[in-house]
Amino acid sequence: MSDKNDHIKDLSRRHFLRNSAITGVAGAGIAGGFGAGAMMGSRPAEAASNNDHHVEPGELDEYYGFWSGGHSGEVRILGVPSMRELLRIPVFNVDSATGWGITNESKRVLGENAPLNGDTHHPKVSYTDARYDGRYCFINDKLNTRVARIRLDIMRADKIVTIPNVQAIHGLTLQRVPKTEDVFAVGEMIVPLNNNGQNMDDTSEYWTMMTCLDADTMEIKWQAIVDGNLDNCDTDYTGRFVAASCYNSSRGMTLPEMMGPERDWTVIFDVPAIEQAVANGNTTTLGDSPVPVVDAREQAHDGRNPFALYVPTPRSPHGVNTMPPEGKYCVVSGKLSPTCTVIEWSRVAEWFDGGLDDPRDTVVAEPEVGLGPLHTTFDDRGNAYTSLFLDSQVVKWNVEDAIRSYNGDEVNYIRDRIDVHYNIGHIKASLACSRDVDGKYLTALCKFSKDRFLPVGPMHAENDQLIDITGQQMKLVHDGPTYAEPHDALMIRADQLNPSQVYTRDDPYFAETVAMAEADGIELETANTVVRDGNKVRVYMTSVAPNFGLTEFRVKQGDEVTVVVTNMDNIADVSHGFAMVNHGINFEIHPQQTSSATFIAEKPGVHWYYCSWFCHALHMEMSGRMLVEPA
Ligand code: RUQ
Ligand code: CUA
Repeated sequence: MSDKNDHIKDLSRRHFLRNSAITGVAGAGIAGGFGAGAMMGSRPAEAASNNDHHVEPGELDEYYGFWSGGHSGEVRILGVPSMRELLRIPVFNVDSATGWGITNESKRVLGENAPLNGDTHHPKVSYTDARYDGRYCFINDKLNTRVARIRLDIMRADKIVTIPNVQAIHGLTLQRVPKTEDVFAVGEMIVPLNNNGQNMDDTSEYWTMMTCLDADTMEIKWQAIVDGNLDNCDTDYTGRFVAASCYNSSRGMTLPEMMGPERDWTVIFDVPAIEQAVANGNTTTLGDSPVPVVDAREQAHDGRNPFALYVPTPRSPHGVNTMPPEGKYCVVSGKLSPTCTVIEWSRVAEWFDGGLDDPRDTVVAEPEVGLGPLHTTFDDRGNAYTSLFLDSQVVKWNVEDAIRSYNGDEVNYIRDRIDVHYNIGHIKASLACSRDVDGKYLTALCKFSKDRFLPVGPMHAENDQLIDITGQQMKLVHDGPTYAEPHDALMIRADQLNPSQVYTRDDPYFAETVAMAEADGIELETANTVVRDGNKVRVYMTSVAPNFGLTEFRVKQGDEVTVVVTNMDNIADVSHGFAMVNHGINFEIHPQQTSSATFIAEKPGVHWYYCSWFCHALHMEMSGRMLVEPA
């Protein structure tokens, strides 16, 4: 560990480098920045560790990790510490293996004419009393301004909502206490409030909003217009506040305009105050949207803004992370400033209750941590870990010592630094967004892998590294290549999730398909039959390894055919698939599940269908023919 003098020398180097960080992020960070870590001086090669991070074949991981799949549109589940990918949950994409985006059940969730791609950033698992309760995972789609909810029993999305009046949902976070009832989603890009093409040139009238959804119904409860833009967000541990970073307080249209101010903001919302305004009807609506909108801009209020507190925060702040286990502080990472800003939640309450005058009085520390701080996570021993994009490092610092230093004490709050490979974005320690924070592992989600893996062409893997944080010094224990592009991840204990092995027949995911069968007088569990309704044909069959209930069915050219398959196998892992050759149809049917897809039988002739999930020694023989009679 560096002593205090090293620390001071280190900071002056950072002051020196600060301008280059501001004037050329790409230049400093990507082209020339990889060597910065080497300047950090000596660090013991071997660090103490209490973790046995090796997972033998046949052993199970200690944690479920939820990873965003970025512009793949997915959410992924990894086992930690093995970092083995266990599942890809399709959400804002079309998935060939599961039939997501192809089955009628998934199309109902996606909605009519839904875009079939997306950009996921921030998976968040629901809470009860700030502990993971294993019910849902929520995920944003920055690309198409949506929020999805994934059921964690069947690991499929069951609700997808397009957020009106804003563009590009980026930050997403959940109410923690008493449980997740509110989902907060921030619009990143500023746009005209009635974005209908009539008012595009006056950029001083571009705005964005915080959106609140009901976690149970996924209805939008309210939106709040803000000054500036919004980026990342997090809630406190009382259920009252949500804070979001703003990197474009000047509401600039171009990069130089956005980077103008020395300080932007952390914007903190008083949720009960907004809810009261909504209940009182002190709201407006925008365009066709029925969502109640409150005005949380400073200009809308004489004197104290009852809805939002704007805490000046240096400079283009990015990550917003509440410190567990009590949730006393919120750490906002500076990005273009080498600092983190520590805000005390109880002082935020004081400000809203009229006790503080200067919004900066909510700040209790502003430690200098290194270049390009993006996100911060925590252990259970009072330490914070901040990702440094430009330094390609993780820095460990002590929060109470940083507060002492801010108050004038001579104290070195930096505890350790470790090089990561390379240019880290998100960072997350095990259970660090919950009361159960355990200080064991940390994932470092690196945006560049460069030389760490075999080259596979122009596109490189990302590198999600695993760091053991049990000792005084951090220890890198695993490199994990991942596909485009995990922005964020979180880890929950294996015992905090209890996924189903087999569907129940009354699962709401396929309830509409069951209702359709009932209207046809069909009992899905036994029926193997064809129902004709004009030129609509519904083909009902079961699957029991290695047989489909129908080995042939007959339709007419031009018919709209809906194939409904019910998997009567009742054993975990015995899944079937239904694949119709030359029709672009393939979908999953897991034990006790009903799945369906609809297509037009355009081509006369014989078309084979087959089972696409290997289910039995006679899996290849599990097939049948669709006979299409010429019109
Ligand atoms: S953001 S690398 Cu999309 Cu989470 Cu910070
Ligand atoms: Cu059924 Cu393969």
